[in-house]
Amino acid sequence: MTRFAAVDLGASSGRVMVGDESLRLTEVHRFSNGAAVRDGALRWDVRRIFREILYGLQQAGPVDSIGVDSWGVDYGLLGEDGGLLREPVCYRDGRTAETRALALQRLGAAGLYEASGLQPHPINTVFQLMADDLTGAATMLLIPDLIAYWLTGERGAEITNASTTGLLDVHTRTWSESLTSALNIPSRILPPLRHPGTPIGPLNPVCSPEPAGPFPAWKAEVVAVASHDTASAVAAAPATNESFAYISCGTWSLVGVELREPVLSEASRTGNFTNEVGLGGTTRYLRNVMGLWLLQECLAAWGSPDLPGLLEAAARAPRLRSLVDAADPAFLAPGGMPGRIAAACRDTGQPEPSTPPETVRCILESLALAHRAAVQDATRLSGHRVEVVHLLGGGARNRLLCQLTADACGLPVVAGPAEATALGNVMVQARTAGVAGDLRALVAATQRLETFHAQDTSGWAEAQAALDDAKAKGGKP
Ligand code: LFR
Repeated sequence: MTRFAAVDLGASSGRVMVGDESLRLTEVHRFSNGAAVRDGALRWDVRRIFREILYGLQQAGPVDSIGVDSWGVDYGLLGEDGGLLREPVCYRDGRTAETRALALQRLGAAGLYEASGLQPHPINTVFQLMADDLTGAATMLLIPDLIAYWLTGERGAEITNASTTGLLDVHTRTWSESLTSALNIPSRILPPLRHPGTPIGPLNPVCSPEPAGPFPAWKAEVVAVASHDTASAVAAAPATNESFAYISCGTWSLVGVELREPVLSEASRTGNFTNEVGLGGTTRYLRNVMGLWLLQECLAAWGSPDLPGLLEAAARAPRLRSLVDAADPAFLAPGGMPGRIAAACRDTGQPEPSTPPETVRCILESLALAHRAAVQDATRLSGHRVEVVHLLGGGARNRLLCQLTADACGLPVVAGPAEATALGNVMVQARTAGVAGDLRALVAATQRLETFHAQDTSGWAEAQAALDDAKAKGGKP
């Protein structure tokens, strides 16, 4: 039996899983993750993450290969000596407000979209690099590439994640010289691109920031997977044909369709759709929706109350009473989320949720509404047919959210796998090890899935129209 280790890093937790050719997955280590303010910025403790990964690999024991995926856009800078210059800054840090405006001014919103295919989201790497001090920087490595470098000593940029930077040419899928030169980003810091399924190198502690002790003593190849977590999750959608939309639902909800070609129309740009690279060279045509971040932040503010009880109470709370725009970057920054949600309701002339269950109801319905809008817009803007929605990732465990999403979309929602990202990671390793056949069909056959049929579809269109109207009149989200 071949054993694969999937290192899967999320913004709120990371895990090391072991999988095999039949896509049986076992979690061997899970750890919490989160950004914290240090040295004047919101940062990731990436060395601690690396220590947790090494511990997880110890727990895994000898494996044949290792793949690493994580959230997109964030990076570490290596100095000339190969050491990390500073702790990576988190995309939720507010440092990009001015640089984003500057890039839009230099290239125009249409020019930027035509070149990169991305919505000009404040989180994009390009705006972060423009805000960064690049003095002494030799190489920019995205988070999974940084981990792979520490595991092997090899530098590169895996393409699905490179496509979240805003520096990849959407047509040629190579680093864009015109973007780097127009935005004064030294192209020498961008490492060579690599594709999922490419061997990166054998385990080698030569560049590890940790002492040799915790480093695996066994031999294994580190393989490039679809290292953007969303690309791995979409790869593991248990789709039986092409007519599906996906919601990769965790800290974010990434909602869209899988296409053969990017969509770069003006309507697509103003509709805030992004064209990222998927496994097998597909286009992940999607919109970023805030996702369970809204809930996670409220739970933190309430001192981590009993979630199942809260969800039960939310299920009984009044329907479609107050809704916010869950795709609005106004919710990006951490802190004070219950108050910010209440304020957004007030600013749009709706009752303020006044208890935690009411706030949870507001969040989940707002997410369902944003899922609906993104599925409908993706369908309209791409012409792609959608018969079913695959809700992938941790959000698949939230049955109320799944049902509300089915109701709002008026479509069946197939929920699961909850561990889609790690599965997608294992799938690429299995393929690289020679496993043939339709791996999506294997996911459908082997993983626990639940279908939610649309039940109460009334009121959602009106709710969307009312929210659009209130926002147009100047109300905040
Ligand atoms: C999901 C995700 C999204 C990306 C956001 C920031 O975890 O990777 O796809 O837009 O995080 O990196």
